[in-house]
Amino acid sequence: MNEITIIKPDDWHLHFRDQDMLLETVPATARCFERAVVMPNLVPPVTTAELALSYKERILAARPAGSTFTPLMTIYLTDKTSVEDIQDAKKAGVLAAKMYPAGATTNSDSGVNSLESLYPVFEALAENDMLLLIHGEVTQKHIDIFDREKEFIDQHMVNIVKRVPNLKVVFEHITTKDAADFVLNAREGVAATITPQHLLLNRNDMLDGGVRPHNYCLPILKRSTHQEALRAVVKSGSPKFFLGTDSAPHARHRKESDCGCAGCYSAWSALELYTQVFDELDALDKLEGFASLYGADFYGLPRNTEVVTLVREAWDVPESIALPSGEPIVPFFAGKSVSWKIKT
Ligand code: OTD
Ligand code: ZN
Ligand code: ZN
Repeated sequence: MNEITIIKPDDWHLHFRDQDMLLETVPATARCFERAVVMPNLVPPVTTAELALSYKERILAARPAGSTFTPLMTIYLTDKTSVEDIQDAKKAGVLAAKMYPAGATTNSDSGVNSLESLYPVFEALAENDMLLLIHGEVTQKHIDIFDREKEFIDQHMVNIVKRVPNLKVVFEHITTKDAADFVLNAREGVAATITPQHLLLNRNDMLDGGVRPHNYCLPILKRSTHQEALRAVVKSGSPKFFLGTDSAPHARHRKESDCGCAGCYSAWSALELYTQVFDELDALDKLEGFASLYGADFYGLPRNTEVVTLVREAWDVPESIALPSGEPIVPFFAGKSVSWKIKT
């Protein structure tokens, strides 16, 4: 197959950032995604309906002329989030709440310290037909960074899913066989997003032959057996797994540093790279479900109606992109060849 046409995809997890940066990130995503679930880890975080609504306006203002791209807003849970905050968010059209264990990833310092006290909030999400999106890693410093996702499943995920049986939960950006198996065996109403980097790479791609800061993201790349498990699960076509790029830009000097930031800016190539992965897996027939159908179905939103066509044609991801601030950023897969291209 040299050409594939699918319903226009959505990105169920990404980071647009704010201000000037939106002029780069919003058009880059709107070029091929119709909707995107926007993560709330700004500084300060988007913790209320009011903040989410004003952020949404800034995103809409950064769309290219004529674009129908729609941001889907989330709020950030903290130890202080109340049931009333959830009700207000519902009224404002916010779809989901994002839970970061405090310190788990970029700008998560205001995240949750005591999960136990948040159960009334989880109940309120379920009652209001909103989703709980989880960064599923423990943050205990004595736990090995490669084991933090599995520990989170054992310490927390199992309980959350059990104790709030009607809550829809998305286990975001899963990276391990443990997480894939957990989701496969979980009750209805539990799903996961998977990033392009965790399908394409393993920890050798970050550490073998030299440290590659542009492949450093959280949750960290795992060993190849986990990568293979993620590839197997998307190849299976299970509707519990869908597209979430976790595109997360940082200026080059913030990545190439003695304490570099985590995040891969994949918006420029994500859809093409997912297509490449499904092609490698001889599973192009499963791409549309993963990219365009299962996420909308899980969120209870209508499927898109437009289509996008990809053609088998090699192109190189740019080595560097200039941000609106003038600073350079190195996109994910920079300088590498991608085998599929969006037909315009
Ligand atoms: N991971 N970087 C960021 C967020 C994600 O955990 C995530 O969702 C970021 O820069 O905001 C990253 O590596
Ligand atoms: Zn995360
Ligand atoms: Zn993210």
